[in-house]
Amino acid sequence: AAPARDRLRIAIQKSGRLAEPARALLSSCGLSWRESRDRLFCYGETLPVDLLLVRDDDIPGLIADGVCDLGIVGRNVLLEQDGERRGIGRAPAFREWRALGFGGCRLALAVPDGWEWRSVSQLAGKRIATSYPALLSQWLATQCIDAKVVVLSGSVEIAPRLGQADAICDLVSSGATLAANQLKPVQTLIESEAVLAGPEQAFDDVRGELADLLLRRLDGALRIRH
Ligand code: PRT
Ligand code: ZN
Repeated sequence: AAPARDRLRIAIQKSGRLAEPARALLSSCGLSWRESRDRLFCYGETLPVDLLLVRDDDIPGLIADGVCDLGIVGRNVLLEQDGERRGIGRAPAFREWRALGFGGCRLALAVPDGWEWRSVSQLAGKRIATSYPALLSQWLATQCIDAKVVVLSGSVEIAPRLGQADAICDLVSSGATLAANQLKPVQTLIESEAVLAGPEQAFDDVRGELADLLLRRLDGALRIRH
């Protein structure tokens, strides 16, 4: 068994959309930190709760490997990586503990403006570009649609204009990016927001009490906000 740990380590995004709101939420729970010189680690001062500042994509894996205890990440990233693990027969290693009410967006299918959209069956035989292959493939399977998933790590919205794909599956918030690329959303796959992610199982050492304390404060802070 892993050695018992007496501090809680939370992974958050180093920079990006969720970085500031995640820190603000944790601050509102009464946490404060002293930053390391490289700005990758923040040592908890008011409570033994430390932060690790990382890329959002690394957060589920850090929890799965036990490097971090909790993380703040988009549900879209958590579900995609969970789907990826399932796809290769691995056991679930993390789950959503709380929805946090910021970073809202949806994972949606979008097609060129010129398409006359009637039903999802129109996607049969088409190429769909996405950075979320596990979630898209799962959804296509539930719809019994055979389409080709084209995996791109970024700039998904220009794929149709470049002739790489016929449609896309990407995150949408205001819809301005789709419109600027002559695309229109036709189907939502997942409603997403930032979530507190943690392991499948509760902690069996002092981290359990710290996590309970943090969750109580978090629930209080979330109630005040909404
Ligand atoms: O560097 P790192 O890997 O940590 O950051 P990142 O660039 O991968 O992530 P980041 O900061 O862009 O997003 C972090 C999380 O914010 C995502 O995983 C989502 O959970 C959430 N989020 C909320 C969004 C959006 N809204 C969003 N609009 N993530 C991305 N977008 C992009 C979208 O991909 C598209 O390109 O914004 C564009 C669409 O925006 P609209 O407003 O034009 O529709
Ligand atoms: Zn990322």
